[in-house]
Amino acid sequence: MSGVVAAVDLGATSGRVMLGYVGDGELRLEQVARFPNGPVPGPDGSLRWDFTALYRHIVEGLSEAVRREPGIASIGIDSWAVDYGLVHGGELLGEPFHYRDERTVRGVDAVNAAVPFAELYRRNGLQFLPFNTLYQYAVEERLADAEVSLLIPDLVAFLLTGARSAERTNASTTGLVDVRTGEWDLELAERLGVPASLLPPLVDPGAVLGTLRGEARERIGAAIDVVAVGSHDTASAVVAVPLSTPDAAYISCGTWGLVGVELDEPVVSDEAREANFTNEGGVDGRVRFLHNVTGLWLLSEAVRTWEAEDGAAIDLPALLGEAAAGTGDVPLFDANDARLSAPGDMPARIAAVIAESGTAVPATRAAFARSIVESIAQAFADAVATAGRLTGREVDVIHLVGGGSLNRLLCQATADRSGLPVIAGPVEATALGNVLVQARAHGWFGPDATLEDLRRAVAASTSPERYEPRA
Ligand code: LRH
Repeated sequence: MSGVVAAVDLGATSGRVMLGYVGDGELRLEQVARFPNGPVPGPDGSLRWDFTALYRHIVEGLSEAVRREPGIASIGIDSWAVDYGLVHGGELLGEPFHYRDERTVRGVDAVNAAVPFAELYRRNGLQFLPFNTLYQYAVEERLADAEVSLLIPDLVAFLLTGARSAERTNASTTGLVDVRTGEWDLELAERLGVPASLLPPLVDPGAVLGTLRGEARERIGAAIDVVAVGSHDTASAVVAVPLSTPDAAYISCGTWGLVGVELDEPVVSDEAREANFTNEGGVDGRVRFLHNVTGLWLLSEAVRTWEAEDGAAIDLPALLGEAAAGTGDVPLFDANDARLSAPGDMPARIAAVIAESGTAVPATRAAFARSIVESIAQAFADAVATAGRLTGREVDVIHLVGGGSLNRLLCQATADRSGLPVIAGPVEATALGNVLVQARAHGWFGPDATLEDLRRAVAASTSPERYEPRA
């Protein structure tokens, strides 16, 4: 069976609406709309998302999708994790905070004082990231004004259909889902002062959430169902990793590099906690056992700074080509250094981190870019090795998907530094995973299709590139 669905895929730097054509051996994406995204200053000097603009772009994109393909069977929505909107009386209480807003520092102190981290990890299985939703809730001033809190994709689905739900893979990044049962940990929520009423019913990927209603339906021009997908972008990306061996590791690389393996059961050992590995919820109850590495954020922020200096756009492929042609050592720094996480002058901050180690700071932008990429690759290689050690797997290949798979320097450096082959692609893993979970819900892969069946479809329809490690 075959058909077409629409995927709304929101990343930290851009959002897209795609059409996904599935069936009869076909799996193909067509981009319908692309729009910018990024942190914007809030009224109080905080860092927010311009959700109003995002939602407008989504509705416009969907209406264009319907114009091109009136027979769209459903819509699926995924985005970055952890961030939420508070809703009262059907209205959004202000633009959502950006996870890079510094208020989370206070949230961490408050949560640590209430629940020791070792206990938290046993309960939610999440790596410590200062922006996990529970830390944001700890400093959220409007919690008491809200009827419900909805994560970004759930918020979009709510505005489109009126459904109030929490898709499970993304809900797992709040820190309030029990890693063993996959249900809200209401006792933990209570201890942290989060009212249970704010946490809507959990739903699994594949569930029909509702049908376009009211103004959204009028503007989009059809009464289409919204179907839950792995609404955490990383969960959708992992669906579309064409895992080629049982011991393969994956890296989903965009703004972040999410590095790990897929498991059937969580690992919440002391070693996993000390290594800061996370057990996020995957589609079909799988576990995404991974580590967040600061990914291409470092490069895109550096480029943003250089562009502001020049008052002109930078040709990134040309810069990376120049970087790849460079010979000689470049300094390595810790890509995960917390000082590199806020927006701002990235080259200066990286230079300060490098200088601390007594090494010479790269003299040219090309050398700087190579230093950044090699440092990310080293962090990737280290995380793959740690994932193998913590799970007792002999990782034999790394699948690198997402925007980073187009960065040849990064793919080769990851192969070299890990000593493992890197299979790069598909670049559109997130949108593909979104489309595949919808297609499966429609029965287009047969009655009992597994993730492995979906991954076979990805392998058959994309041509990843292989990078062998060099001595
Ligand atoms: C990647 C991602 C990642 C989260 C971060 C907030 O887009 O969803 O998995 O940790 O954004």
